[in-house]
Amino acid sequence: MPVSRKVDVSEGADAKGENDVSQRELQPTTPTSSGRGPLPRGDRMKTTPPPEGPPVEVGELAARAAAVLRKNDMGGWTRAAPNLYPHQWSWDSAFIAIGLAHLDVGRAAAEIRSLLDHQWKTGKVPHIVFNPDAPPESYFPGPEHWSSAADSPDAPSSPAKTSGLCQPPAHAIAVRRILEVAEKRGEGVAEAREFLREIYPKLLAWHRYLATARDPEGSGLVTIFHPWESGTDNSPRWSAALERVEVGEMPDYARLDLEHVPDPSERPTGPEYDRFIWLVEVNKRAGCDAAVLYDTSPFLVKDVLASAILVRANEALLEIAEVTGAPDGDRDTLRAWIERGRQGLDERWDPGLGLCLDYDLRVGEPLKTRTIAGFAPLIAGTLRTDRLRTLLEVLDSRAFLGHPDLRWPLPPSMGPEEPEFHPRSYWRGPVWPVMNWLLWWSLVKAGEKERATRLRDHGLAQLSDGRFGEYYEPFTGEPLGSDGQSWTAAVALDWLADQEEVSEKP
Ligand code: 2M8
Repeated sequence: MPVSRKVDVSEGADAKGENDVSQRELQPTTPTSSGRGPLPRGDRMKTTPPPEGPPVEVGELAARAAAVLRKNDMGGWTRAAPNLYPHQWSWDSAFIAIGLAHLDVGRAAAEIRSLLDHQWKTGKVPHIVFNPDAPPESYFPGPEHWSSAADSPDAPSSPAKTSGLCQPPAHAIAVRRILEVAEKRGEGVAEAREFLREIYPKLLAWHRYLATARDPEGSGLVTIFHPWESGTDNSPRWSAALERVEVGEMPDYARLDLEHVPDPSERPTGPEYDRFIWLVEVNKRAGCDAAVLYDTSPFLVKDVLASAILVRANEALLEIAEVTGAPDGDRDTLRAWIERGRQGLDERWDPGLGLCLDYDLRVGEPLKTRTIAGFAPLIAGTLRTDRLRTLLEVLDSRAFLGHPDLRWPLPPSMGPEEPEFHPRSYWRGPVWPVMNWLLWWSLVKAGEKERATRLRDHGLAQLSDGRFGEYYEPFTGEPLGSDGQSWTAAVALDWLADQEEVSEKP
C-alpha cells in the first residue's frame, strides 16, 4: 500500500495539522517498565536530566527530520552533521539515502551517486569524501592529512580528496530501498529503476573488493585495518586488538572533535585517539594497499558487523541484479558470497555469550565482548532458527534492551552490565538510532513483527525531542554527540513512513 502522506520539505515547512496522522503523539506501543531507576555503578556515571519539553508530534517530527536533511544538504551530497562532521561519510550516506527516498527519489539517488563517483579503482568506496569548501580546521584528520592517499595509483582521479579507509557496505541495501520506497509511494519508479541499472556495476565492484582484497582467506568475513572502518570506532570490540598496537613516530596533531561536544567523555580518549592516528599513518605508508596492509598493519581484524551488513547488501544486490537483468554469472557469484558470509559468521558464534565475535587475525583469537555487533547473525539473516532464538533472548535480556533502568528498551551499543560500559562515551554504551534502525529492519526480515514494531516505536519515542542526536544516553535519554545528525533524521523518516503505512493497513 502506498504511503500517502508526503513530508513537506519546503523551507519552514511544518506538517502539523495537515492530516490526522500528524496529530498522533509518539508513544511507545508498550510502556517501558522503568524510566529512570537507580543507576548501577553510579560513581562512574554522570547523569543529566532527560530532555525538557513535551514530545514533538509525528507530523512535526517528520518536518523537522526533513529540515535536518535540507540543512545538511551540500548540493547533491549530505554532510554527516552540521559542525562535527562537515564531510560526506560512506555508510552515513547509505542511511541518509534511505531517508531521502521518502522526500525525493532523485535526490536519494544523487546521494549514492556522488559517493560512488569517488570510488577507488580497486572498487573500494572511501570512508570519507572531503568537502572542498570545509575550512581546514573543521575536522581532523581532514584532506591535508590524507593527501598522500591521492598518490596511490588506485585513488580516484576526481578533484575531491578521499580518505583511504572504507566503512560497512550498507549502500546496496539503500539502493534497493530507494526502489522499494518509490514503488510504495507510486512515485519516481522509472527513475529509481534507471538508477539501479546505472549504479549496479559500481556496487558489484565494491562488493568484489570486499570479497577479495578484504578476504583473501575466503572466510566470508571482512577484514578491517582500522577501527574507523567498522563505524563503531571506539567500541570495546577493539580494546584488546588496539592495546596490542604500539604507537610509532608520527607528527604531532591537534584534535578538533572535542571542540564540538560539551563533554570530552562523549568522545574517544587520548590514548585511543593516538592509536587511531597512528593506524592512519600505517595505512598511508602502505599506500592504502590491502595486500601491503595484510603484512604491515598491527590492527588486522575480521569484523562481524560489517560482514553481516555485506551479506544483506549482497542479497540486495542480487535483487538489483534481477531488476536490471544482470548476467547469470553475476548472480551465481552473489549467491556464493551470501552463503560464504553466513557460514563465516556461523563460525564466529560464541555459545557462552549467545553472540557472534570479531576475530583478531594478528593473534588468531576471538575478541570477546558483549556489544551490539554480536547480533551480526540476526542482521545477516541467520538460517539457523536455534541461533535466532538465542539472539532474540539475549536482545531481550537485561544484558541489552531488557535492562530495567533504561529510559527506553532500546539496545545500548555495549551491554550495560559490562565492565567497559560507559553510558556517555560514543560507541561504549550509548544507544545509536542508526543501529536501532538496522536491528528493526533485520527483525522485520526475520518475521519478528511485534518485536520490530516495539523497537521502531521506542526508537521514535527516543527521537521525539526533535533534536536528532548522534547517540543517546541509555538511562536518561539525553541526546549526545552532535545534534542534527543526518542519519538519525533519515532513519526517523523511514520509521515514520513505515508507521503510517502499517497504520493504514486494514
Ligand atoms: C564517527 O566516525 C568518525 C570517523 O570516521 C569520527 O569519529 O570522527 C562514527 O560514528 C562513524 O560510524 C560515522 O560514520 C561518522 C560520521 O557520522 O562518525
